[in-house]
Amino acid sequence: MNRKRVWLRLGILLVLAVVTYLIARRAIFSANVASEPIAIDTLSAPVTFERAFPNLEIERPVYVTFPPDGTNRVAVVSQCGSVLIFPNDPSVEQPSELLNIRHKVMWKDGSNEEGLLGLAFHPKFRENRQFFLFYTNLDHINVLSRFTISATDPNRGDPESEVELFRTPKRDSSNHNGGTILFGRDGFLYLAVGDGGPVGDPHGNGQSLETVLGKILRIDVDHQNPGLPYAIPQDNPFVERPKARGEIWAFGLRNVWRMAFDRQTNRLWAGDVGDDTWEEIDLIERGGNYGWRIREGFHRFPVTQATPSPPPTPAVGKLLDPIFAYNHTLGNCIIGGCVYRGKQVPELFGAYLFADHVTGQVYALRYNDRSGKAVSVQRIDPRTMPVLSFGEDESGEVYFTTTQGIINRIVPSRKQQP
Ligand SMILES: [Ca+2]
Repeated sequence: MNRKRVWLRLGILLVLAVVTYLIARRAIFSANVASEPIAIDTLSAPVTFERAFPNLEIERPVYVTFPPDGTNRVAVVSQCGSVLIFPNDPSVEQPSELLNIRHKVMWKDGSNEEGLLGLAFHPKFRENRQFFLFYTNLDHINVLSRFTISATDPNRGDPESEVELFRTPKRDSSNHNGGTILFGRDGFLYLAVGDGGPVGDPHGNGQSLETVLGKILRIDVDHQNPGLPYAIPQDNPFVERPKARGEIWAFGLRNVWRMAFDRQTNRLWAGDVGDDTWEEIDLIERGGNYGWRIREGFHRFPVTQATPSPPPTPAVGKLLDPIFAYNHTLGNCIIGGCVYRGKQVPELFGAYLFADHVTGQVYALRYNDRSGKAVSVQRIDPRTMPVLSFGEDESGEVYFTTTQGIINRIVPSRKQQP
């Protein structure tokens, strides 16, 4: 081979390497957002994860939480229609079944967005033994119900105790049901409801204040308004607005699957699952308009064949930016997590954990309180997992669940072996 050919080949290789680098860089930096871009860090944070309860496998574990009663128990929701509860002990082998309502729950493997989706224990659970479930019933309607724990067995809910409080309207399709229910420090219950599907929010539900679809709702489960099994808090943002649903707390959301309050700052963090191009993380404010389907992430949502109608006009208010959005070149379905406030992983204190269900990557996002912006996003481990949900235990340690039925906990990286 003569020298000229060698140089030519080397030159071609160099050009290919530069082009590949530029493409990769562009993929990384396509997560850039708004005027202050941040990118997903290619280095992993010094933390990892491990199986929290190695003897347990739970079918479709879609949520982890705890009864706030000082008993240090963990409750896990199975999407198929049951709730399991067990001591927070890695050696646990046999969870108790807190409740089984599978006969009332629409769940089919393959139509992954229906089923038993949310669980919240009442803040005064110790006194009133109440917990709440959000599930899709056999008529494909999403229902919020109150249940009560047996007076004699703290691991047994009474299936006959169900009191239905709220239902969302019948939808065209089975997807975009939202699914998280949570109590705030204010004692009110927050409920994430999706836009009702299918793609492109064809009915403009996100921007309509006349429907509860595409919203975060806030209701008072301890009181009743005339004709309602619950009450609407008087400081909800749209109670005085004609035709608006008074339950609405925030709107312009597509499908918030998971949201969580930061137990230190009381900020409400939500992961809004994207449609065409962008997955986003939002800090939810009273009356906030998060833009769907005028915008997706920071960008105007395109009018396409699937969504031929012009984008709706904003119902009210300016459109609020997400604090972070990533492109579908990096993932396809955000799983909102929670802010780490535990003790076992000090490196993560104050970081917001989230994942992408499709790529299976778990991330930690840092946020600057003063600037109100995300400042970094790091992978927490190069390994990937088909993440379904996050959750916390009573002491603030963070768990995430996977489609394999596993519950993982976030832990510090092990020291390198010499
Ligand atoms: Ca948005």
